[in-house]
Amino acid sequence: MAKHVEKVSEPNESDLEVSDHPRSWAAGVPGVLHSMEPAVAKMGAVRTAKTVMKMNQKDGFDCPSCAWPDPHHRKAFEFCENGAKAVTWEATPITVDSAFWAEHSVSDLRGRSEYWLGQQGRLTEPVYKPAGEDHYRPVSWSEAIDLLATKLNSLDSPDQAAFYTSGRTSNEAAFAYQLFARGFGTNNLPDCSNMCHESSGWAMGETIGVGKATVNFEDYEQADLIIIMGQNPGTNHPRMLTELENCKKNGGHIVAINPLPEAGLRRYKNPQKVRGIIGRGTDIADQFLQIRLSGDMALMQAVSKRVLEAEDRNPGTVLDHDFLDRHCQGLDELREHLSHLREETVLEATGLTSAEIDELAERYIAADRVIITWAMGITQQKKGVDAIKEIINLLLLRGNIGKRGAGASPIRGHSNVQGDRTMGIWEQMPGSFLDALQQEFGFNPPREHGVDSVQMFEAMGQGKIKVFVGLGGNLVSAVSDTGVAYAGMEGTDLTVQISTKLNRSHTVTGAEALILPTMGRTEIDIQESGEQFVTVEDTVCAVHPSWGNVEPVSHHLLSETAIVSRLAHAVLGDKVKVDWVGFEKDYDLIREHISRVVPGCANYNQRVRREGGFILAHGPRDTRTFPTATGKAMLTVNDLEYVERPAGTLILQSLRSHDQFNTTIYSFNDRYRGIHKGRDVVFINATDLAELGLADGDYVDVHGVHDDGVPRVMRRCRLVEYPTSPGCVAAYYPEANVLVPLSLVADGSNTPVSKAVLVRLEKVDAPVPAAAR
Ligand SMILES: Nc1nc2c(c(=O)[nH]1)N[C@H]1C(S)=C(S)[C@@H](COP(=O)(O)OP(=O)(O)OC[C@H]3O[C@@H](n4cnc5c(=O)[nH]c(N)nc54)[C@H](O)[C@@H]3O)O[C@H]1N2
Ligand SMILES: Nc1nc2c(c(=O)[nH]1)N[C@H]1C(S)=C(S)[C@@H](COP(=O)(O)OP(=O)(O)OC[C@H]3O[C@@H](n4cnc5c(=O)[nH]c(N)nc54)[C@H](O)[C@@H]3O)O[C@H]1N2
Ligand SMILES: [Mo]
Repeated sequence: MAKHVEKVSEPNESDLEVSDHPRSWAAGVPGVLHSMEPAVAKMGAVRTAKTVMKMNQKDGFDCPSCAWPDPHHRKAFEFCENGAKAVTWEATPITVDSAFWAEHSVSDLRGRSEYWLGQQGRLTEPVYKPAGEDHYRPVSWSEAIDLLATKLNSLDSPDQAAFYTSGRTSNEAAFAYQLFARGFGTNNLPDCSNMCHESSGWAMGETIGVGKATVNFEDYEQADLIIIMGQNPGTNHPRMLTELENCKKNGGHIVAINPLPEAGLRRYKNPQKVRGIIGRGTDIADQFLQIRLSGDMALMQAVSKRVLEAEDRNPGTVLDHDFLDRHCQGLDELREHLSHLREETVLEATGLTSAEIDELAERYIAADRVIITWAMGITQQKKGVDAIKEIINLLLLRGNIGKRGAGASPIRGHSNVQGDRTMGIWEQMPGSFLDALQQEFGFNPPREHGVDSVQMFEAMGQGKIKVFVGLGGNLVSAVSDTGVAYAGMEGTDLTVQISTKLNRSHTVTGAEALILPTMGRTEIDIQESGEQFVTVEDTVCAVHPSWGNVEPVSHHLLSETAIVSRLAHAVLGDKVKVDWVGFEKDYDLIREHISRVVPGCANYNQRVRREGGFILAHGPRDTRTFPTATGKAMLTVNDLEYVERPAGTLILQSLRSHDQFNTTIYSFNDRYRGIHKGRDVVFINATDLAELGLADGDYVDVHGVHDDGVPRVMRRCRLVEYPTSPGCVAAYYPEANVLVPLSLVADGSNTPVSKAVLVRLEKVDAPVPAAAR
């Protein structure tokens, strides 16, 4: 079945084309065509029918792209262009063959783009790079596993190892993996969430006691008002647009708060409907607030202040007094604090006008049911945690938590990142979880917190981490401060990546390195007890099964659960009383443990088998019970801060193009923003161009402006005039990670500040066209 890859060419930097930007609408006919074209071309009609057409269906697999929920009725096929790209990328029949490793040295692979690496196809056999050598070579599964076991068991302390997880991992593999790490003796369980929604977990944990969305899927269409902050759903959660459209059809309104006029926030042509395909589509945002980067905390404070002032003008009519009296604490302190908020500061921080903020406050007060959603534009900020606490303040004032059609809704990224956390993937799991592990498995898990993703690189820099194991993901590309990340990984003794496809992290290795190839979620998983399914949790706490639909690309592959179980067995032997062999044979056995260890998961095996799975209990959402220190929802007082901009500098955010999934680059195009055949661009406002004496089409080096004296430069980017908020520029992630120092993190959550980095631009020569060289 395996096919060899056709020659993949990298674009020349002079190929870049810019056109028609920004697009004012998302999806429609091109969305439908784009969703099917690459699939049929790369996989053939049969594999496409078994994958793209089966995703998110009952008895199908959970789409491996974003964490947006599936409609529970799940009858009809849903077109989702970016879901189709993710599936095609994973279920491709193209594979990396044994000869590849002799042909390409590690240094050669390091010089290739993420795009090229991904296009080589699926990994099918374990490979090993010995110390001092520049090539991987195929090894057997048992050799690979023994190598790792010997290394781990020779460490001075279990804390010299770190076990990273990326959010595509199933609940079963995640549960087994954290059990393995803790059985080995460490809480070093960093994950992609550290760089993603960690700020949401912190802020919500402290204020309402649960770090997860307080809404159900149905709430979106019942809301009177949905405020979307720092999120680009047209690209990153495309199926969410259908729910926004449904909300509007029911008379609801939408406000978008973003420095960029993103395509899906403006107009949506629902590819699910004929009307959406041929018609004009639905105007999504009733109000668009083009905010300055990092201004959201100020905006939320300003709106809350207006709400309190409206209450003062008409006492008893604006606030939800019954809710505040019974369930909340801190109203007087908040009122006192906001009375000192200066409007000039708010206008400077947000770049908005008072009239715009008045309108938002009026909309908020006029609506009985309000949902606020947010993603990386809010969490990856220095004051991300406080900005989210201010979102919660605003929601609490009018009782918008724990009622239908209302709530706080962080929209998570990876398809199972929330489930992995529920299963114990966290360097700081609470004592109660560790107690439950102890009770179930009869060993004493380590109690000291482990390292998160940023702390892990700090520890690597100090020589404290010797072995790195990555269950999915591409950490050296995903984390900030690329140079420091590379040096950290290279300073280790052994790096191990459990992956579906090649990426940068396979090329930046410890002295020794292993790649363990794994099956993906789209593939049929047959073990000794029969065909297996895994389970996942979406962004609204719905847990459900996922069944593979296509033949695995190679029968030499193991599932993630099998790999983790074999590693654990080889490393731990009988040290912890776990039936690792049984885990691999029948995932029900893992789920039985989950039902006894993980809160809310009693009778897990029975409940996930029910139609549509089940929804995890959530005190604030279900019964307005707030498991905080005081038992009340906390209104909090947060000192206003935003990023100021010294003369000559700009504030840079890094974001995703329409054709990528995190560090996976599907193509060099970003159709919604008019970019073709290249990614080295900086989106910049016309007034900033004029002020800096630069022009659209000029090339610049982008320099990070930090006071640590370390040069951080992103070379030769084309300036693209774009209607971004003045003073705020944008470039693509992961390229822009070179500009972010490891120490620049969100207060509290330690999340790298990927959305507000000070930079300056230096003009350089344009690249010479290939033909002219
Ligand atoms: N196709 C596809 N789907 C994905 C992903 C992918 O890469 N590709 N990634 C997945 C993952 S892991 C995640 S976490 C999510 C990410 O989903 P998003 O958070 O939508 O991803 P970003 O591309 O980082 O977009 C950030 C948005 O926030 C805005 N923004 C930036 N700074 C600010 C600010 O200070 N204030 C406000 N109000 N807005 C701001 C940006 O202009 C941009 O629209 O998507 C998930 N889904
Ligand atoms: N500057 C900047 N940096 C950022 C962000 C940003 O907005 N700006 N966003 C951050 C965010 S939100 C996140 S979530 C992180 C993402 O960080 P990661 O989750 O570490 O990165 P991904 O690119 O999602 O990982 C892709 C790799 O996962 C592997 N993979 C894919 N599917 C599977 C599977 O089913 N099983 C296994 N075992 N492996 C698989 C493939 O080898 C693929 O190359 O990046 C963060 N970094
Ligand atoms: Mo993410």
